[in-house]
Amino acid sequence: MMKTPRILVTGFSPFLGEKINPSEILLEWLKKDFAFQSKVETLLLPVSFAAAASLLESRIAQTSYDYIFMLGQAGGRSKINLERVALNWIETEKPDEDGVTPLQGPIVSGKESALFSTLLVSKFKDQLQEKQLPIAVSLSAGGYVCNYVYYKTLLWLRENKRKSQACFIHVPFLPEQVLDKPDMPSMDLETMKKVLEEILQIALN
Ligand code: PCA
Repeated sequence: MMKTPRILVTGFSPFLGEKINPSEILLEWLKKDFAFQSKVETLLLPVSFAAAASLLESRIAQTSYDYIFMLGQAGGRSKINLERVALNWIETEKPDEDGVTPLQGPIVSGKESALFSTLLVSKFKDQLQEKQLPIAVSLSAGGYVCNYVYYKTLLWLRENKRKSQACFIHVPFLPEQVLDKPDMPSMDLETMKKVLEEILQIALN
């Protein structure tokens, strides 16, 4: 019998004045109500350049995961996005929740400009699209905390010769977040749960 894969799903707390972060709500759901909750570990990260990546690194240094799915909110997107690449670059005018706005520049000087997801991104996208689920591949996770955590994690996995399949997944705003934002796309929680459930099912099988 095949051994059950070890799966870690991370999410973020709210940031930049939002009251909620859909990725945190999805983590809560995974912990409480997801049918295979015993097979999935979760980790909530602060929206902090200084703290988020090192928290995740200390978790993955302790435990070898087969899959690492990092969730985050990407306001303005209308589908769930599988991020294909992490850039070795910070570019933001917005501070993180520690009030820090890092200068524009590389995340780790002297390392690769970009690292690709170690997940079979197209396989996941195709299988989800076959089920008519709202999924797309994205080629930029942005220049803020999510991309930072993604790059640092992919780099750490590579440098420590870990075989984890890791991917960052950006989710849109929830409908209640866009009430005061005209023309901003959103996605209801049930659809997000369906997509995440499907992703985890593919990983578990
Ligand atoms: N989204 C931000 C950081 C935390 C989150 O949920 C981003 O896309 O960088």
